[in-house]
Amino acid sequence: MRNPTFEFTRAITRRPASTIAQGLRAEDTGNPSLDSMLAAHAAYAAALRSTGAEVIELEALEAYPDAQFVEDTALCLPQGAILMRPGAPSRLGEVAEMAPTLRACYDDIREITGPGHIEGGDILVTGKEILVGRSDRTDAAGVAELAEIAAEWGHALREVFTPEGVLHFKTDCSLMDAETILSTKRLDASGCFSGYRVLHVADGEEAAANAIRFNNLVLMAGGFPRTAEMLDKAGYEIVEIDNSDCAKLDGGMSCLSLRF
Ligand code: CIR
Repeated sequence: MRNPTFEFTRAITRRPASTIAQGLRAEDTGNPSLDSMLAAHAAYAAALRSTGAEVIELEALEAYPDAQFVEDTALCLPQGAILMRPGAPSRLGEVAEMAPTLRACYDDIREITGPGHIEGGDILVTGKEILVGRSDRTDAAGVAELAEIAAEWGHALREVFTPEGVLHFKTDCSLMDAETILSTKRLDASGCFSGYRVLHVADGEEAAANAIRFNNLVLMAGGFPRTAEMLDKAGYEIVEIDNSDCAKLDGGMSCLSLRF
């Protein structure tokens, strides 16, 4: 049987817009190049497709410079999809842009209506539960509203915390298989992964923690050789994607798709 936490038949991505330089970022490390971002985006979609999955590639949204980071707009579960309510005001409108595509894919669509906020980047679905990290973008009310829907669909949900100064919970961790988490040491130190098998990214390679397991592959950002070698030795099939431009906007592998 398919394991819905890492075996997927479909993914949704959105092409980066020419307005990307206006995207949110914690620190200015220079503007991303649209051309190289488009090339990396194409390589990312090709890697997903190479596993046999269908990739629904949406058009760029010039009015929303962060809209390529589709993960933050929804949570896809086997029972249905839940539209998020981003904590970043400039990103709230991205949800309505994503909704029609999800309505075409799912019979049951729920919605976080507020007043709380929650972004998909703070949610890690494992083989046994949904972990939601409170962060600057995800608050207690947002988590509580998601917990009600998750409970109705039979999922246990546990609230955890995103380290100070880290954008999203999944900036620092990823699911490698139903029981295995790739994490930074700083996030694992909080104890939130007790009971899981945890693999640590190499010291100095913290940005490698945002990866995705997608069918037989693990997509990870290029430039983190010690973490890549560790994962390879652990038996995972790695595909490295150039994330240098997305990283300038605090984006990584998970942000770029919805997977279901
Ligand atoms: C933002 O700050 O919202 C975007 N520049 C980056 C979002 C990354 N999304 C994610 O990690 N899920």
